[in-house]
Amino acid sequence: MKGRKTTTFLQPFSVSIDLEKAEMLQAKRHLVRKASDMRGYYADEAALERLMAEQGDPVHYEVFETPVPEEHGHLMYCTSSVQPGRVGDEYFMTKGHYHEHTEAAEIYLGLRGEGYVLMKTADGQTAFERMARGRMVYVPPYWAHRSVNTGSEPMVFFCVYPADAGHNYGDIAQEGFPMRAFLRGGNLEIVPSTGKGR
Ligand code: PAN
Ligand code: ZN
Repeated sequence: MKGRKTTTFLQPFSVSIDLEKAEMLQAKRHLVRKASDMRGYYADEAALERLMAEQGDPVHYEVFETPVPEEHGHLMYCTSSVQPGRVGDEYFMTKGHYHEHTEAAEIYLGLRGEGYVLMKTADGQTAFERMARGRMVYVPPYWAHRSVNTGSEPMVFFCVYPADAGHNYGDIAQEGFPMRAFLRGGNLEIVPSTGKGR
């Protein structure tokens, strides 16, 4: 083998993803984000409080990971599952983040459900791509990304990205996202944000 090993040496391994249920089996890390974790993110804050008063603290999304060393050379992988639902007329979504190392890209592969990946750059560019089973979304370096479930079942996707990418939520918390996904008049609308929420 050529070259010096500069990252942790691991034995090869494999994991199973149940493609029907769209679940990573035997995941070692499980992150859950509930409505109360999403305060400040949706356009209609009062609607989020109403939802919690009516439904308790429903899960908005989960991430299942089997971690590898967070080092250059390794690839982190996970499945994310965003629940269907709306806060007011805004679809359930993830917080969204830049990678701490902004030059780290990411691949999402849709396993179940449908929705969109909303993306933005620090200098004001925006984009969105549709997510569905069998559809791959490439999140290039420098683009912050947020996933939105616009369907009626959980939206699940497989993610893979450089393991040393890191996650930066602070910039989105400050800048907000310049567009949002709503159900209005029976139609999906992805429209510019009007200033409230992140
Ligand atoms: C994904 C996301 C996951 C949850 O694994 O972390 O969908 O979204 P937030 O991290 O924005 O809460 C990913 O993009 N990892 O880099
Ligand atoms: Zn990411």
